[in-house]
Amino acid sequence: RVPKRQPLLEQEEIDTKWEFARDNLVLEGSLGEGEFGQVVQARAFGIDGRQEYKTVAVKMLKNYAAPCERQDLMSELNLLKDVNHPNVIRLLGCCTFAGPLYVIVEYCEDGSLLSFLRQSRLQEPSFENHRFRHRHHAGVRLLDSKSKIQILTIADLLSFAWQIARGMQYLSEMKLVHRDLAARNVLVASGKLLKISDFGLTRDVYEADTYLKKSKGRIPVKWLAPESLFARVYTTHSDVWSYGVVLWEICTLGAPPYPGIPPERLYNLLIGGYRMDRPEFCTDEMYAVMQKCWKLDSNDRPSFAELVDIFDGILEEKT
Ligand code: ACK
Repeated sequence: RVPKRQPLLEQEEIDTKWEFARDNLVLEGSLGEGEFGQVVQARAFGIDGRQEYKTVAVKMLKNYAAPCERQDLMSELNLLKDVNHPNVIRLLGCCTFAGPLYVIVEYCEDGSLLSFLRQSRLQEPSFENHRFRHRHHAGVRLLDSKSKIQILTIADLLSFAWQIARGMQYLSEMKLVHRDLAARNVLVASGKLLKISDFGLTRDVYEADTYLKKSKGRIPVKWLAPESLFARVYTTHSDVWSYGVVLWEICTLGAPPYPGIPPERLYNLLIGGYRMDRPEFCTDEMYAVMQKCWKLDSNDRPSFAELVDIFDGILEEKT
C-alpha cells in the first residue's frame, strides 16, 4: 500500500511554524556548557513578531557530540513544541536546516536555580523573614522583587517549591516524564519566576505510564528513585522522588545531595531505609513533604497535584 501523504505534510507544517532564519540570530556569549551541549546567549530579530531584537538562549551541540546527543536535543525540541505553561521553559523557535541544530528558548536572566540558590548564600541570610507579599498573575504566584539584591526569604523558597510542583503537574498531565529533575535543570526568570528546563531525557509515556530506559547514559544517580536506579523504570512517581531531592536542594541553598556518600552505595542505603537528614533551616513541615516524596513504594508518594495543594496551603498560612 502506498503510504498516505498526510503525515508528511503535517510534519512540514510544524517545521515551518517554528523554523527561524539563522541570519536573524546574533550569537553572543556562552551561558554555560555541559559535556556535549552548550547554551549561548543571543539576540533574535523579530522572533516574537515584533520588529526588534529580543534576548534569547540558544541550545546547541558541541562539535564532537555523538549522534545520540543530537537525537536528545531533537527530542527536546519536539517536546517543547507541545508544552505551554508559565513554569516550563518556552520554545521560541529553532534552526534545523543548513547548519547546526539550534533550539531557541526564552532567556532566563538569573540562570539555573542551583546557581541562584548558591549565589544567594553570599547575601545576608533572612530565614526569619516570614513577611512577604504575593500576587496571582496568569495562574502564577509572583513575589515582589524590585530590588536587584537577591535575598531569599522562606516565602521565596516555598514559592520555588510551589512553582516547580505546578510545572511538573502540567508535565505529568501531558503524560511527560522528565527523568532529570534537579535544581540545575530549573531556570530563574525575572521576578523569581521558575521554569522547568532540560528536556533532553524527557520521554512521552503511554498507557503503562512507565518508561523503561534501554541504554545506559549519564545517570543523575543522587536524584533518582530506587526503582529508576535498580530497574531503570521512570514514571511520574520517580519524578516526584527527584522533586523531593530538589526540595532538599532548595532548603540547603544548593548543597550537593548525600554529601560524602559514594553513588555506588546509594541504592543499598535507600532500600535499607536511609534518607537524608532534615537540613538545618528546613521546617518540620517541609521535611515531612520530602519524606513523603521519598517513600520506597512509588504509589505511596504524593502526586504533583497534591504537592501543589500542600504548598498552596503552606503559602496561604504565611500570607
Ligand atoms: O546556572 P547558569 O548560569 O544557568 O548555567 C547554566 C548553563 O546555561 C548551562 O545550562 C544557563 N542557561 C541554560 N538555559 C538558559 C536560559 N534559557 N536562560 C539563561 N541561562 C540559561 C544555566
